[in-house]
Amino acid sequence: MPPRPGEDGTHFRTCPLCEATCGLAIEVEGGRVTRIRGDEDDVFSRGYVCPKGATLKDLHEDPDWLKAPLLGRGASPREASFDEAFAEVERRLRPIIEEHGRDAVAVYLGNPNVHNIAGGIYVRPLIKALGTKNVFSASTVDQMPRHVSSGLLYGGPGIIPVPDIDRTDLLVMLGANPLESNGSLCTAPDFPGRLKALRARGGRLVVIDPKRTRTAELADVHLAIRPGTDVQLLLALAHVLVEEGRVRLGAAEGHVEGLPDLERALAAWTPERAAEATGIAAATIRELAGSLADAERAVVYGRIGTNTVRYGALTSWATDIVTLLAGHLDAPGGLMWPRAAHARASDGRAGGRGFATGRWKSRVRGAPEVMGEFPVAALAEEIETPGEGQVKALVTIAGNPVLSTPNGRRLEKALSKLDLMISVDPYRNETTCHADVLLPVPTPLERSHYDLAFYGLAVRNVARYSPPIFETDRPQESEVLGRLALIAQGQPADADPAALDDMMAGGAMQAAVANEASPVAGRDAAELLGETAGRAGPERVIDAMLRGGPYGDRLDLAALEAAPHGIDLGALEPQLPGVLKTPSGKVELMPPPILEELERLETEASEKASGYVLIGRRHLRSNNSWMHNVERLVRGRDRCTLQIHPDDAKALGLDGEGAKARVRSRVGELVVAVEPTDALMRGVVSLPHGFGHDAEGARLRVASRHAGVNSNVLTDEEVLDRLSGTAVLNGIPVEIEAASA
Ligand SMILES: Nc1nc2c(c(=O)[nH]1)N[C@H]1C(S)=C(S)[C@@H](COP(=O)(O)OP(=O)(O)OC[C@H]3O[C@@H](n4cnc5c(=O)[nH]c(N)nc54)[C@H](O)[C@@H]3O)O[C@H]1N2
Ligand SMILES: Nc1nc2c(c(=O)[nH]1)N[C@H]1C(S)=C(S)[C@@H](COP(=O)(O)OP(=O)(O)OC[C@H]3O[C@@H](n4cnc5c(=O)[nH]c(N)nc54)[C@H](O)[C@@H]3O)O[C@H]1N2
Ligand code: SF4
Ligand SMILES: [Mo]
Repeated sequence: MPPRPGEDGTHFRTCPLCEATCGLAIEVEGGRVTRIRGDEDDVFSRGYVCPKGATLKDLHEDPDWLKAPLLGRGASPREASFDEAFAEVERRLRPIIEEHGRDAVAVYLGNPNVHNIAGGIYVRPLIKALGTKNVFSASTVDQMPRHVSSGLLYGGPGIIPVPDIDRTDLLVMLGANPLESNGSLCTAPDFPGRLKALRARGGRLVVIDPKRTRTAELADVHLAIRPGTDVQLLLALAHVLVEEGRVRLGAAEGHVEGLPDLERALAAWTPERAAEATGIAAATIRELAGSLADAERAVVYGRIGTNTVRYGALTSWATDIVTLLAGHLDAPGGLMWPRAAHARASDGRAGGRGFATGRWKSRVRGAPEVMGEFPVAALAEEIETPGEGQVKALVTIAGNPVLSTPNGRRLEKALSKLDLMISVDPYRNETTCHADVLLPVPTPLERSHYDLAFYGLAVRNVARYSPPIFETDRPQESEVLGRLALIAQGQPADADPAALDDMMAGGAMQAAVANEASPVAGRDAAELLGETAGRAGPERVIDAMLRGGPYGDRLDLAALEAAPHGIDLGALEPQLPGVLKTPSGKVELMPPPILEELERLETEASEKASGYVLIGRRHLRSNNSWMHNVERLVRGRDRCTLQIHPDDAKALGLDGEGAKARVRSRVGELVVAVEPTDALMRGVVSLPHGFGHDAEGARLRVASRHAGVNSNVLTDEEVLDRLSGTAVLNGIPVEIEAASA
């Protein structure tokens, strides 16, 4: 058995930093981490680790990782106890709700919420307790288009299929760079190794990206594409399948609706037309469509570069449509649905309520709600614009929207006008320096871990649980969120959050016994809860979910505790039709919002962009905005540079040593060092996001020495993917000139 929390020895745990969920072996001696390596016995990652995984020690020991709450904004906040901090929240939040109503309190949820248990379980009750419509998150600068397309096609925003990369013969990848990102909406530790294995078994990898990325270099074929035009490429691929009579539905046969309408809608989208928009030759498009149809096992996968664009949801829909028409939906090596151990066990019956957006609208620009959220691009205006329902207070949890959302400058100004800002975050950064109350959380080694988000997106069905490695006397994040929820409900600041735990665990168990397909169907919830006795907090909730889940007859939390390297639950299995929750019980190929969007594209597709466009990029040693305070990751050459094709650099007079460019968009401008590289196609420039660590009130000793510039000073809060409310972060029109010294 591995050591208990706080003991010396080798601890095993899942890395919480990115979606790859690698297993780590962490050696502790004398109460300190001495070594972190990949866990070779991990059932999923088999020893793989990236440079970030080893820095959990650095995060744990980072003197800037806050240990106590901070009260007050700007450069000199005051340290306080947690009790004091919660009392301050109570004192200041209540009057705002009383005077201005519940919508006056907005919430912003950042990315790490999907990487920790607290975010997965306790955020929802907190939002419910606040009772506000003003909910914003990083989803609308990220994957919301994928939720919308899944909602429309399959009936639920969470019914997201993943590419079965371990068994495919042909992987067509658009707008993703897993050699840097380690993969997203496709949890696959050692993504690079899996791509190499694909090629080693005779399979092919095609990468479609405006940049010849490291992933593209690994591919059989790299096709450079003009930013924002993937939708036309995908429509043309689907068009060819129809035109050449190569549509076959395979496993989806009998489970689709609207095929004639789809075929009709595709008629106009010829490869010749796509060639003009994308820059990829029509013959190449026809050939690619043929390969997808010929391959026994093939799949199309698109990510950030196809989501954070003008037609993000339509592009995401088209990605699945191509795979489906070529016969690869719900088939091994194609697009398949994972079955997470904690998910609701399925009774195999298709059909449900389906998915709708726009049940309510944002106050200022009238943006439709999507999954209960408004576009984060609309947050600043909700704070700035006076009137009934104006946002007066903001709670941020695990987010840094000043650096990660469009027109960060405007948002920054808006934050400084709030009556109250509360942040749950370990760092005082560009966003949280505006907080009146900053509530820190334990380090990644002081908490337990189970991937509530990513086992539902993984290329194999697996489950792993990690207990904390070190004990802490500071409250867990679940407790912090629980106490905030109780205050929002109107309970006193010192109310015991255990009541909320009971409610959550009870709710999970009730749901399990009420589900006919669950192994605990019909049993007594209270009695079952009794069996989890001894567990508290989120552990009890997870145990309840596991017992009611699809493997609940053989898998509970105790089983996971006894398996520190995880439990492999097998390859992905076909799930049609039970997975479908559309009203028809079919894959609804041509839902009205998609049809409308196609018509809109028809009128806009001929608009020709001229001038330069900006795209983003990621680096293996970076993680959005928040790991730049780790010395080991940021040392070396400057990574926050404007990449540009050497011929473009020359044409702009930016080819000299140490040249700097002034980059201007509709909303802002910045000056940045230039890095010529022929990896980029001409007319396209690239800047990473998550930099710009120069805020006065921040406490980021390392990051501030590698400040860089905030690329979201340039992204436009007015330009969104209409269906999902997602910001356009790739394909921003910019003007570039040499910056005089
Ligand atoms: N231009 C451009 N902008 C982008 C993108 C892009 O490609 N281009 N990508 C977008 C994407 S995909 C995303 S996901 C967003 C990310 O947007 P955000 O989530 O707003 O930003 P992060 O940089 O991930 O900030 C995470 C915050 O959580 C804190 N944190 C870390 N761990 C924990 C924890 O366990 N608990 C709590 N409470 N806090 C924690 C960190 O200190 C940091 O403040 O950025 C988006 N912005
Ligand atoms: N090291 C590291 N890993 C990370 C993160 C990180 O910041 N650093 N962030 C994590 C998060 S939150 C996420 S969401 C994932 C994202 O994971 P990925 O989706 O793999 O994200 P990127 O690496 O940004 O790759 C996006 C690619 O899209 C390309 N692109 C831009 N515009 C277009 C376009 O219009 N069409 C096409 N076809 N391509 C385009 C870019 O050149 C880039 O290569 O990564 C996660 N993992
Ligand atoms: S790939 Fe992701 S999960 Fe794996 S070690 Fe690196 S940061 Fe952690
Ligand atoms: Mo993301």
